[in-house]
Amino acid sequence: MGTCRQLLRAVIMGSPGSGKHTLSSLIIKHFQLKKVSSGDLLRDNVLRDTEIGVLAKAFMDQGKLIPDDIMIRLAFQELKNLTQYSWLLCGFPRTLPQAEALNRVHQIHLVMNLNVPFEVIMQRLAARWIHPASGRVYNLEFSPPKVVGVDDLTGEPLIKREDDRPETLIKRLKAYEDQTKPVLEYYQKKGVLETFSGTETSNLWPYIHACLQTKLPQISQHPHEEKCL
Ligand code: G5P
Ligand code: MG
Repeated sequence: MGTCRQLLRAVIMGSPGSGKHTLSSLIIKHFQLKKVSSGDLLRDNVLRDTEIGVLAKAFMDQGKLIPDDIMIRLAFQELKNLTQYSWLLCGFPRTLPQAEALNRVHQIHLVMNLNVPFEVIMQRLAARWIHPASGRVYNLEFSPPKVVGVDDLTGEPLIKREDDRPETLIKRLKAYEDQTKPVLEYYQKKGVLETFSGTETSNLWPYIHACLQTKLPQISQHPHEEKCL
C-alpha cells in the first residue's frame, strides 16, 4: 500500500555450472529487476570481436579469469545505465579486488550462493549447449531444445562453449576455489550471504523465490513460460 521499496542490489554466485544463468533467468521472469551477467557481457564482446573480446577470449579459453581492471570497467559501464532499477549481478564480482571495487560504489544487500556438488557440475556441463547470439542455454537432459542442435526461437545452430571442454573446466573450477571462494567469506562477514545447497535447480528455486519475495515486487506469471532459459 504505497510503500516505497529500496532498490535491491543483489549478486548470484556459485561455481561454474552451478546454475547461475538458469536461476537468474528464472528470477528476472518472476521479479522486477535487471540482470547483468559478466560471462554474457564477455561472450558478447568475443562475438563482436571488440578489443575487450579479443583479449577476454584468450583468458576464457584457458579457463582463467580475465584481469580485474577490465572486468570492473565492463561491469560498471553496464551498471551506470541501471541506477533507477533493482539489479542482480551474475558472475561478478569473483575476486576480492572486484568485490572491494563494487563495495566502494554500491552497498550489496543480498548475495545468493549456489552450492552444487562437483560430480553434478561435470555431468551438467557435458550436456550443455548454447545459442551464442542470445546467450540462451540448453541442456540435453534438463532443458533440451525442441529440435536437437537448434535454437528454439531463431532456428540457428547451437554450439558447445569452448571453455566447457573437460581440461578447461578443471581450470575454471580451480580458479573458482582459489579466487572466488574468498569473495564468499567477504560477504559472509558483511552478513549478506545466503547459501542454497542442492543438486537440482528445481529444488533450489522455491527457497530463492521465498528469499526474494520479501525484497522485490513480482511480475505476474503466464503459465507454460519456464522453458528456454
Ligand atoms: P561465466 O559465463 O560466468 P561460469 O563458469 O561461472 O561462467 P557457467 O558455466 O556459465 O558459470 P552457470 O551459469 O552457473 O555456469 O550454470 P548454467 O549455465 O545455468 O547451468 C549449467 C548447465 O546445467 C546448463 O546446461 C543448464 O541448462 C543445466 N542445468 C541447470 N540446472 C539443472 C538441473 O537442475 N539439472 C540438470 N540436469 N541440469 C541443469 O564465466 C565464463 C568465463 O568468463 C570469464 C572467466 O574467464 C570465466 O571462466 N569471467 C570473468 N573473469 C573475471 N572476472 C569475472 N567477474 C568474470 N566473469 C566471467
Ligand atoms: Mg553462466
